[in-house]
Amino acid sequence: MIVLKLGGSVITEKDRAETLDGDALSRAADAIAAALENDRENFVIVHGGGSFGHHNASEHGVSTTAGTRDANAVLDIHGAMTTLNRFVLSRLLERGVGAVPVHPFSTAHRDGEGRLELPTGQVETMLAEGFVPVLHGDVIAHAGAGATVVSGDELVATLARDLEADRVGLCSTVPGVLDEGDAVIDRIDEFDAVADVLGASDATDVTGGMAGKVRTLLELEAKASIFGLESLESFLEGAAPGTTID
Ligand code: IP8
Repeated sequence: MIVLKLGGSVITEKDRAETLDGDALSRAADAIAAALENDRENFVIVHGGGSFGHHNASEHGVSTTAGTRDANAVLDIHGAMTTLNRFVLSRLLERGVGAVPVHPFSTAHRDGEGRLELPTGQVETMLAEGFVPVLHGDVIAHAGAGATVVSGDELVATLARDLEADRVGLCSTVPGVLDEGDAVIDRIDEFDAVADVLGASDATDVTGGMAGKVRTLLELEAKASIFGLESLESFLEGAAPGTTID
């Protein structure tokens, strides 16, 4: 089983509020549809927010740790994410992929320590019944803090662990994790070796950039790859393009 994340910055114009990158999304959907046609691999898809969700979250001062108890703020952030989710679902459905939504706001929460609790039974049943569940970064209830953001990366990590994914793929705007000279680092097996080159994300991003992704992926059992959209097809064909994190 593959857990695939489509980065929010890949499928949206990240610097313009609520603007889809329709060409990029179509390209990703083409690659996913082709992979499903070829070998019936099981997939869970997660997408990030990009210009949907992050702007709303920062306007309301909401992050993965700073919460809100304002229901309007919750609906504003959640609404932006479900709008983007609809676009993703439509592009997949148009290509014959049996994509169905899973909205974390309705299924997940954080406990008092901020830990993500995400029941995965419904995702497992969807997979067993031949659907392709499509989750997304969202806002979720957080014990003692109102509601906070859950990033797509956190969802990827939890799904990969709980569903014992064989492979994890993060489709990003960069061809992999880059070193000081902008060359793709082939393999990362410990954080300290790359800590210096991992900077913060440049546009509004309330959930942290590449450093957070690498840390999260290093903790996983499954082999993970970070790669650009141009390599999505090859990742889905079984190759390990970009940076392998193991
Ligand atoms: O783009 C965050 O998801 P991400 C979604 O995967 C929100 O970090 C609501 C900001």
